[in-house]
Amino acid sequence: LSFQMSVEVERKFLFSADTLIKLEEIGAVCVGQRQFHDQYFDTSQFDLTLRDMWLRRRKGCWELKCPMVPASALCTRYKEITELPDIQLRVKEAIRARDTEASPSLQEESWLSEMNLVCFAEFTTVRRSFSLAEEGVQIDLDQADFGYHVGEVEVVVPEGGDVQTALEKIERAAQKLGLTGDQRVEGKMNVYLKRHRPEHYAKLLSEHIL
Ligand code: V4E
Repeated sequence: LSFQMSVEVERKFLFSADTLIKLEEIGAVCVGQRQFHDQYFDTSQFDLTLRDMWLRRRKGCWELKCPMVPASALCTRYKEITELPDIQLRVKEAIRARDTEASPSLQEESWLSEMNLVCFAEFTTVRRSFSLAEEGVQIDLDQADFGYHVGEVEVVVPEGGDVQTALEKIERAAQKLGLTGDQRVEGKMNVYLKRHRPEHYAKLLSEHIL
């Protein structure tokens, strides 16, 4: 297996109409608007999310986000795995403690039911993306269909790459955007679970995952 991995360092922020003006002022270029539907999967015992692992299907592509030591108080750091065989291996590892049968064929969607994975969250996001002159910095403004919007400043680092430089880039971008607050901002999933899966939310909160 060849493992395709990158590390996503990101800082979320609350945005308003002013943010668009600010973005224009600092020379951010809108690189597009797109819409996507996300479906997140876990076992009914929350084996993945209790390990802070997030399995998602977006536009037919699978992705597994695995936690790394947080980059800083305000920035999260997740490994992004996009190769299905690698995803299946890691999910299997994570839920091995449970009664999963080894199966010879992990084809199509059968692997989901074989690993007892069910969809626990799904929503559609409209995302406007901006790039900064500063290399590799992307700013996303997300509007989720359940009535929550959130921005993120993101730098993707190849595995083994320079996280410190990524953090500095994010910090500079945050300053330019005038993000002063040092509070952590809730992501879409926090808000979704709080509203639609209160039991799941409470469990993750009590285990300090969210
Ligand atoms: C990692 C994670 C979750 C999965 C969703 O990740 P996120 O980057 O928030 O979503 P999105 O749509 O921006 O994905 P992208 O398009 O960038 O790939 S849900 C919760 N987490 C963990 C987490 C956390 N505990 N706290 C904060 C502030 N963010 C993420």
